[in-house]
Amino acid sequence: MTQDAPKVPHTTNNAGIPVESDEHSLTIGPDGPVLLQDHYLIEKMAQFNRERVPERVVHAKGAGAYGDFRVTNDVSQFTRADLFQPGRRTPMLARFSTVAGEQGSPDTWRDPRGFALKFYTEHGNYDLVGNNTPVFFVRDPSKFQDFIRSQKRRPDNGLRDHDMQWDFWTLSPESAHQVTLLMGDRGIPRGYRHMNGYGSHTYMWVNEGGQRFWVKYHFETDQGIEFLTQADADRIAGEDPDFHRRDLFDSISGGEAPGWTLKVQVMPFEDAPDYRFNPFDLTKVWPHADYPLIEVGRMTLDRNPEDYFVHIEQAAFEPSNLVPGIGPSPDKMLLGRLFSYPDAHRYRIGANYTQLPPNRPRSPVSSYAKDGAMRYDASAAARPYAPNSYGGPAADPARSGEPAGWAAAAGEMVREAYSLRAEDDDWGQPGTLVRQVMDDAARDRLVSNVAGHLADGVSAPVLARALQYWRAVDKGVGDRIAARFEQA
Ligand code: HDE
Repeated sequence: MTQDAPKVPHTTNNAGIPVESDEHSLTIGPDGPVLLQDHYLIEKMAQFNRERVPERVVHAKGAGAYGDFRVTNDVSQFTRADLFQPGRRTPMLARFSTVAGEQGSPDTWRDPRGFALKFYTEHGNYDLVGNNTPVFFVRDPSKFQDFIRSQKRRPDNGLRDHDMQWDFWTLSPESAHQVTLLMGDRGIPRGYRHMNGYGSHTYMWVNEGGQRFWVKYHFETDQGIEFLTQADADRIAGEDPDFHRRDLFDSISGGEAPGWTLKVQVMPFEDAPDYRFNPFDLTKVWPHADYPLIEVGRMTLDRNPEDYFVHIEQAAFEPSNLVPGIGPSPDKMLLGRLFSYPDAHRYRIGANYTQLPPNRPRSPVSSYAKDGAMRYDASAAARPYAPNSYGGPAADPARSGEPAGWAAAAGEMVREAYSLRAEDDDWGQPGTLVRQVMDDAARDRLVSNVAGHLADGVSAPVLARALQYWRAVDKGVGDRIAARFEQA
């Protein structure tokens, strides 16, 4: 090594033992056979073969950063949750993602974006795992797996298939609201900094007095909503598949910490039974005229992860992380998710995933969990069972804040759709979105996006159903899409 070479640490193996060479295997003479006793060579090859954990089965491609959440308005009348108390500042982690693409897929594919948040509160981790759209494609968890499979790759040729996508969507009319958002400008944000985030589901808030409220979360981007046209998105997908990941990382490195303002809609607990449509139906939004937005606070992301795999690939978000003052709602999709996420983490990362840096609570953990692969936090109680007379942890209902539920529906066990209310239909809200929220230019882009997508591989019978589907959303838009095919 020349004299003025910079001083660098010496290479060791994984056991911290200094190694002889970074480049040469151990052989008999320079030209002889490689020796089995070269355990450092074996370590390097074996470690390399085991670098991957299974990618997320959905939301595989993403990016994330650390930051904090600061309360800017007193909402303690609605919730006792520690992170929403006046003056509170709570560290947090966010991960944004696409849904259907694999880890190497382009950031700028048309897709909803995941908007997953983990708040390290004084009373444990609170996770809010939402999307950049306030609704979803289906309203029953039983259909989620099928929906995702229709958006991914066919078993026979391993290719994605627009025919499959539209076959599912046109046979599931409840998808119309989300599909209209997906095929519109929200389907390809210019970057993760330029999109809103939503809790999507209805959640429960509980105040100090035990009063319950229903809430919906809106994280409004302080950077302004910006989108990419299909043409720009296609170009960028080829030039820089990591366009969104790079933008988030570089903006934070460059000192431009992105922020979002959290607002909530609050519905009095008693309003739900008589509301004109099912307020727990994930394919619906609550009109702001009915329940206006109330500001809560501001989330800022100002710290990039030191190591992407450790902090983002192994990040484990779960809707079941509900802290005192926050609870679930009768939304069937949310109730299904409460099981699925921890199950996915135990499979993908391992039994002790909550001990890893991004998932580790900042508040004390005194659970009775012990052992299991890769456990290193010796937090197990000395007597690992309850009840015990040796000072082991004991549950304290006053602290747990597990909310009272809701009037349990009476009746027999059934497998049926939600009971219908006056305005429970699948076409009203997407029609309002098209006619009242979109302007002419946005409607033009919607027509082009849908016609372009349908023109790529969709079979005649599915295309016929899709044209009916769009006419049901809005006759004018449906006719304009159909005209693209009648002209052809
Ligand atoms: Fe997910 N979802 N999901 N999802 N989801 C996962 O958990 C699931 C749904 C969302 O950045 C998985 O760790 C079910 C709605 C995000 O790490 C999995 C149902 C919304 C992320 C899973 C839904 C989401 C996931 C895959 C229907 C928006 C990425 C890997 C009942 C409100 C989080 C994993 C991150 C990830 C299950 C529907 C958002 C398989 C069963 C609705 C942002 O557990």
